[in-house]
Amino acid sequence: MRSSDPLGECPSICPWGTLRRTPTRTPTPPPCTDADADGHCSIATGGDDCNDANSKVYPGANDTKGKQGHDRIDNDCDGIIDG
Ligand SMILES: [Ca+2]
Ligand SMILES: [Ca+2]
Ligand SMILES: [Ca+2]
Repeated sequence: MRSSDPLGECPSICPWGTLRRTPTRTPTPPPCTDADADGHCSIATGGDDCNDANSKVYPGANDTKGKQGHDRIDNDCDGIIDG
């Protein structure tokens, strides 16, 4: 196999330009909406942000610690307010 024929599919004379293979591409994920720019897309657009209007609310957010956590909002989307 010649090094210029990495796929090994050309005949002895390779008609470059006529033999084309579409490169396999990783499909890009569909665009999702992150309205509050907290890095988590809204659930409606395929993300995991249960409140895409509040940048302090997303899975894994601080919901239990300190004054910021105890804001009577379920920051981490587990269904338990401040817990
Ligand atoms: Ca968001
Ligand atoms: Ca919670
Ligand atoms: Ca909270």
